[in-house]
Amino acid sequence: MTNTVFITGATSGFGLACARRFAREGWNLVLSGRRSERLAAIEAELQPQAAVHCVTLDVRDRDAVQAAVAALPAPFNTVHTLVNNAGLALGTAPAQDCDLEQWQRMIDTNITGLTTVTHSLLPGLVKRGSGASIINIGSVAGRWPYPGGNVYCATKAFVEQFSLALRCDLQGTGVRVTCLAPGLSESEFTLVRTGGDQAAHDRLYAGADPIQPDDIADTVYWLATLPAHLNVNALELMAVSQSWSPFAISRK
Ligand code: NDP
Ligand code: 8X3
Repeated sequence: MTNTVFITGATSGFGLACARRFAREGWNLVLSGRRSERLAAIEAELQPQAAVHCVTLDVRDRDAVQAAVAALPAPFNTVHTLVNNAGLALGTAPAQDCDLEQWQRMIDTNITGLTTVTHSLLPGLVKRGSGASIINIGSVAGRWPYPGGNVYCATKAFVEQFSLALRCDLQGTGVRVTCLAPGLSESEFTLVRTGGDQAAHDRLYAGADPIQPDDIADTVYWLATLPAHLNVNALELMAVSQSWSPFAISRK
C-alpha cells in the first residue's frame, strides 16, 4: 500500500519542500495551509508524481481541523506520517514591548494548532502502528533562549517536551515521534516575523549559508523512512555558520 503523509504548512518553506520530497518518492500527500491559491498551484505541480489532497486549513480552528481529518477520502485517510510543520514567529521586540495579540497568535498556532492536529490524527496513526511517525518541527529556539525570542522560544520548547511525552504514551503502539529542531533557515519565516521586511530577511541570511528547506525535507523524509524499530527522539540541525554566544552580563 502506498504511504500517506499529512503536512501542515505546506504552502511555503519547509512544508512545501517536504511536499515535493515525498511526492518524488510517490507518497500520497495531504497538504494543508491557509493560502488556497498556493495549494491549488502546488497540487497542479505535484499531481503528475503523486496523489494529492489539499485542505485549506487554519490549524488554530479546532472544528475545521477535526472536520478536515474526519472527511479525508481514501486513500488519504490512512495517514502513515504526520509532519507538524505549520508555525510562525511574530516580532523580535523585548517582552516588555511586545504586542499581546502576537503572543497569542504564536501560542494558538505553534502550540494549540499543533496539538489539535496531533489529537485528530492520533487514533489513525495508532491503528497504523509499526512504522507510523509524527515529526514535529521544533526549533533551536526551544532549547536556546535569545533576546526577542520570548514566546516563540517558549512555544518551541513546548513542541519538544510534548514530543517526548507523546513517546511515553505511545509506548507499545509502534508509532514514532521526533522533534526536529532546526536553526537558521531561509524561508518566508523572517518575512512573516518582521511583517514583510525584505531588508531584514536579506540581512539575516546574507553570507550565512543557512539551512535550506530542501535540507529539512531530506531530513524529514529520512526520519519517516527509517527502519520501523528506530526512533530519533530529537534532532537539532544548524548551519555550520551558526553556533552560540557567551552569556550576556549587565554591569553597574
Ligand atoms: P514559512 O513561513 O516559509 O512557512 C510557514 C508555513 O506555516 C506556511 O506554509 C504557512 O502557510 C503555515 N502556517 C502558518 N500559520 C498557519 C496556520 N495558522 N494554519 C495553517 N498553516 C499555517 O516558514 P518555515 O518553513 O521556516 O517554517 C516552518 C516551521 O519551521 C515553523 O513551525 C517554524 O517555526 C519552524 N522553524 C523555522 C526555522 C527557520 O529559521 N525558518 C527554524 C526552526 C524552525 P499559510 O500562510 O498558507 O497558512
Ligand atoms: C527559527 C530559528 O533562531 O530564528 O525557529 O529562532 S530562530
